[in-house]
Amino acid sequence: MSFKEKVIYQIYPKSFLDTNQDGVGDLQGIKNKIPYLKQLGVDMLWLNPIYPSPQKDNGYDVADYTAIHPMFGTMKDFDELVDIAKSNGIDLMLDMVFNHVSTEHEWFQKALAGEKKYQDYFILRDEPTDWLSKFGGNAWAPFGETGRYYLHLFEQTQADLNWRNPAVREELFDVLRFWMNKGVKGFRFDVINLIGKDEVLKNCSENDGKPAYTDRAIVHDYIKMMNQASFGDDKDIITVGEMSSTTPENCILYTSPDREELTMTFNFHHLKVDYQDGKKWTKMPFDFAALKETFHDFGTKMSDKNGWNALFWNNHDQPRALNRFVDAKNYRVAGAKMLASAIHLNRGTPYIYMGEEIGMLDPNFDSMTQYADVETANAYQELLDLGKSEEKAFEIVKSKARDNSRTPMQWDDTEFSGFTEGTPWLALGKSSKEINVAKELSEGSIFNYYQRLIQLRKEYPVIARGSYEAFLPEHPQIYGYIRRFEDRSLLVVNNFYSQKTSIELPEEFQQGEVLIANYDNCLLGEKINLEPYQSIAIYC
Ligand code: TEU
Ligand code: CA
Repeated sequence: MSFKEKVIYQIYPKSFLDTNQDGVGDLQGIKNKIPYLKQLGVDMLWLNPIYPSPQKDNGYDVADYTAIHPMFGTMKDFDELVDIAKSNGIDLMLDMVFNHVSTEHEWFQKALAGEKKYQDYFILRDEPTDWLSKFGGNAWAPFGETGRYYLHLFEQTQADLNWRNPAVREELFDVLRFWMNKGVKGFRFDVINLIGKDEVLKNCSENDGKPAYTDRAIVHDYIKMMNQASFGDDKDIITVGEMSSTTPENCILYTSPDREELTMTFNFHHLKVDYQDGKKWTKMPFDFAALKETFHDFGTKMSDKNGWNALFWNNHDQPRALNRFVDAKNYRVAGAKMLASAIHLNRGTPYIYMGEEIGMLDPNFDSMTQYADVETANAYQELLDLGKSEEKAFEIVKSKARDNSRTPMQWDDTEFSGFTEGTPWLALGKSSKEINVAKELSEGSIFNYYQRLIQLRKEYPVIARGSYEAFLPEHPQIYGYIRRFEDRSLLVVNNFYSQKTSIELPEEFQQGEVLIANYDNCLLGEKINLEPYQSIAIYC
């Protein structure tokens, strides 16, 4: 089976299942739930970082790339997880954070202690540029007492690595080979389009400095080198690059098979449609026209030029899509299925973020003390500094905080929802009594719907391999597309609103077959009516 038929499930290990009651999820917890994941039908598990780390950014501040953080378990646990998963037809994808390391990593410590060799591992300058850190403030911090500065595009304790140095590249390629030898079959590369920095770094007032270090031409060379030095030898390995503020043109270059870079890319344009003036820390209803434009733009360009998208609504950095794009209070179930259809029938490889398959919601916290994420704390402070009231700042933060998706997985309706019997590291969502796996499996229908979507991708080549074209791009409520493969076609229409609507059905689909829909009794004809959040896929 190729990556086109597969579906990947993302696990945030800290919040999946705690088996030693210390309040933090662990590898044993993932092992225990392999039967559940097999039942769902997913092919690969992407785990967020599980390496030793001071956890300033929940593991994205790596202190050792080839070991396991003791809070998650041991290397033996990891090896067992690989085996158990594999014997159930599931592979593992690890998160490779190669743009930066924790300042506690031995490379940074040796650099600080004066070792020239390791100083060349980092980006040190006498004068900082005006670039802003993605977590607030200037992107440079004093490098010890040297009078120089090191670059940190993210948190201060995440020091950017100097990819211009061949020794750095070799170290990182070794890391990939280490995990490949352990049977790992997938790699997710964190902010990989930021690794290529120019030799001379220049001020850049536009967009917080992003153009100065994003998607530079050299990044493609580095990725190709990485491919040739490691995973390029194993055609079963799946790679996905997380692309910050990228373009379809670059994503085509990153993923065209003949260029031998990556299998697919994540981009975030569709999840910025509720950013006012492009700023994350604002609160705004989503802009449906913008959402469709980005889907159609990436969809058609990647289809025409043989690129490949990673398809997703949720991840560990995003509030739950149900809270952003659906009136979840009234239409949670229909809305969850509609969102699922919109990406699972699309061109690309779908990702499911833990809890999505049971329709989990944002936790609905009521106080800042419930949030753990460093980005949220910084953003809240910045909003106050800008003169916002505490209530207003909290309202904004609540709509965008990354912890919204990081709360513990809701397994059952017990006090800590079966996640732990200890004290969970992050509070549970308020709806855990009503929305949990036990309840979903006994009386819900979202999980089954996901199961069916996953199977359909494996059964119908038009889903895995078809081309992509926009359908009714101007319709005020419908996001639709047509997929075509050989002589078969699939039309997918999704009503993104709680108002009913209708469309005229193109003739070729009027006699078609309904492949999957989230309402019963869909009558096909010249015209079809769509209920609130209705989704329907017609095959002919
Ligand atoms: O995220 C990169 C990234 O740019 C974001 O999605 C980021 O969280 C957001 O822009 C902040 O507003 C990746 C990881 O997914 C994230 O968890 C890490 O914190 C980050 O890289 C640094 O490693
Ligand atoms: Ca634990």
